Amino acid sequence: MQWNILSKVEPKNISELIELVVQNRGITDIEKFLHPTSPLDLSVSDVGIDPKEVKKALKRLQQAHEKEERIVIYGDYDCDGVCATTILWETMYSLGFKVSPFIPEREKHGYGLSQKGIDELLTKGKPDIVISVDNGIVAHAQWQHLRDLGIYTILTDHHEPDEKKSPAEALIHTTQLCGTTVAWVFAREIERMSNTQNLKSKILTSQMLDLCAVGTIADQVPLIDANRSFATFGLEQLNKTKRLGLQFLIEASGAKPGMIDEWSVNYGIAPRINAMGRLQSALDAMRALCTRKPEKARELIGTIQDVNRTRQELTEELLQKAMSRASEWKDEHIIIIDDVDFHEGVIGLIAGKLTETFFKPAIALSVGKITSKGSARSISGVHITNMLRTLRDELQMEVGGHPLAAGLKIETTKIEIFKKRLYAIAKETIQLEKLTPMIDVDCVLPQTLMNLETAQTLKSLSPFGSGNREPSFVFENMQVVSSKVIGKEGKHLKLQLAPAIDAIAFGKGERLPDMSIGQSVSLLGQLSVNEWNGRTSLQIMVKDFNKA
Ligand SMILES: [Mn+2]
Repeated sequence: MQWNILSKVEPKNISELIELVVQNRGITDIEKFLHPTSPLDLSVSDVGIDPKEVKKALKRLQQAHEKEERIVIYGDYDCDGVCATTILWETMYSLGFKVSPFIPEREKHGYGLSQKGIDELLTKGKPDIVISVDNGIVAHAQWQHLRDLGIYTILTDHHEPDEKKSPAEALIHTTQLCGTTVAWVFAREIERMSNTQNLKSKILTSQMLDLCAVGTIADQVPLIDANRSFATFGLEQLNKTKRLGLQFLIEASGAKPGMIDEWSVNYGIAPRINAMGRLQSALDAMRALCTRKPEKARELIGTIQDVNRTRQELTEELLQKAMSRASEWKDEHIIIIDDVDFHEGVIGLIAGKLTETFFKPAIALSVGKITSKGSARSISGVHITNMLRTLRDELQMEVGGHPLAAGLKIETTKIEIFKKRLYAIAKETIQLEKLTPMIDVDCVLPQTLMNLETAQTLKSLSPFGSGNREPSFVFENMQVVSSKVIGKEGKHLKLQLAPAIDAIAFGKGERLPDMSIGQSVSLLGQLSVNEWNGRTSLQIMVKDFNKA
């Protein structure tokens, strides 16, 4: 592991440290970073959405409201998509629109605005308007088809556009947000339009920031600028959420109201909502978020818990299978693994784990009889969606996604040539040094700043995640006072260091011999506040270490 120390200056005091950490994230306006703007005060153009397109859509919706026209919101089955559908549907329904949600099923309809999905929603009668959330930016043929049927089309999405302009009539698109918050901004504008007419309550969308936090954090968008606003204000609201489904989900994931942070969303709430879309019905997850009946919410959360457990077991089993094939990509610059046993609901999790373990972009393919579906995860500096698009026409694939994650569909007979071509492209375009595991470190932390106050002050920079990683430091010349292994099979290392600091190194138990008493070491880690038996103390979360 290479340590990439971003700042060579040693901060003298805590404010210099905060300044340095924020600058390391490429942020110049420190005050704004520490005190983000409320999402309620972000304008449509602030977040990169074209106000003219919103105006066009609102005008059409006003007419739809008067004429009681039928509207379908076409969502997506991942956590971001479910939260987006919930926000737009609930807002419009409460404002008296004749609106219903449609969330495609992964296996039955496939991802995004698909012909199969459109066919299904038409079975319930032709709507007058279709609004997409969290999808649609590359579904050109499908939008054209809807228009040909005489349906008015409103697209809201945040995925990467391709070279063609969408035929949808109103394009509410930006890549600066997640799907949930694009939907929220649009919902807020619909609410504002409706309120100027009949001055109803003005609290609908302002009470939905909790869902915005869940969507933003779950979709791994960079937590800076507007996304930081949504995550910060949203987490605050999530901690005292009035939404029954979220209350029960929080309880089911073992988190506590008042203590909900980005980790609770990433490891507690989001995986449970995602599990439904992966293996069962995302619409039930949406129902759980919308219901006002405690019994109904309990029942749905019970289902979610069961499905989540199944998802965990399945992922574990398939991951082991994937890992056993590691020799296949030893010499390649990208990992491609295909298997008939890979359930398409968990290929994203498999690709993510492979990328994390081997520091290479990874694609996991669920092989079907005629067509196969793939999920890709990448590392910074390798735009995986663009890379896949170079093969799209030649291999007649469907490709969609972001710089770091993509989905694809390919004919099964073309997988072999796909692998061959992509291995070659990766060898040409991905430089090996980008693939060596390197960890960014903010600076060397002087001993005067190794205290609880520093750890607590650094928390004001949270929520952490993509684009705003948790601050990490080098701790030089620390003396080992005591060391031992803890946990199941001695997996982790617990250390006491001089001067008087506890440290823990998860997954580093086998390196106990490098930590003999009296040994001087350099550590790379993060400062954390350890709460135990009502006492708070400082603890270093060790990510890596070298003998000094
Ligand atoms: Mn999304």
